[in-house]
Amino acid sequence: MFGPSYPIARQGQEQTPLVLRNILSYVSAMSIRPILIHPDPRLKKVCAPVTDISRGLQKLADDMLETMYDAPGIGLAGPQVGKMQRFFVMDVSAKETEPEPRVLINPEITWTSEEVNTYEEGCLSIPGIYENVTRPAMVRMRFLDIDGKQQEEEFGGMAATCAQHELDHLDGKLFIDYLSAIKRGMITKKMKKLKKERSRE
Ligand code: GNR
Ligand code: NI
Repeated sequence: MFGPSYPIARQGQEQTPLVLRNILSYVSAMSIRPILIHPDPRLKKVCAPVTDISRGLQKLADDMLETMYDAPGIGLAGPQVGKMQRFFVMDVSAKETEPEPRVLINPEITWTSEEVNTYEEGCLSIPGIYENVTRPAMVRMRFLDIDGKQQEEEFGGMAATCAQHELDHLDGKLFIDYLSAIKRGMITKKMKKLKKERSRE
């Protein structure tokens, strides 16, 4: 009604009182973007690095956070909303706690653990499908934050899985690419049917 109840992705915004934040987000309203559904050629492309962290990109990142929270999901990558650039948003904070919205730009893995973890993954571009995927249990990522500042951070647990899932999106890779060709084929067929049904509505 009056904008988001979680902090939006700009520096210093967490200091802004809630009332003012609501007024600000009303002036520059955020919006929910349509999420591309597999199969879509845009979800298979390698994205280009971000060269300019413009106000437009910050606005889009806010929209993507709103879209992600609305879905709901814990991550969303540029190509999922048709923006073919190397950035993603995520928030893996627990439901009961304060939201922790993140924007990672031009992310690169600088280290992965030998130890692996298997999580049942889902994807907002492949709705209703959940399958086990095994990935490194921990990763270090170097990236630019929304203010263009270089950061390096270690992710573990759900954050490690999510960050790797999102980085894969930037390279045109989906979690179903880790499954057998037979399983992937069945899922793709299901998604084609879903898209056809949705387009008839
Ligand atoms: O919301 C999401 N949940 C999720 C669960 C397990 C592993 C990865 C994810 S990411 C997904 C949102 C999404 O599609 N991001 O690209
Ligand atoms: Ni995904």
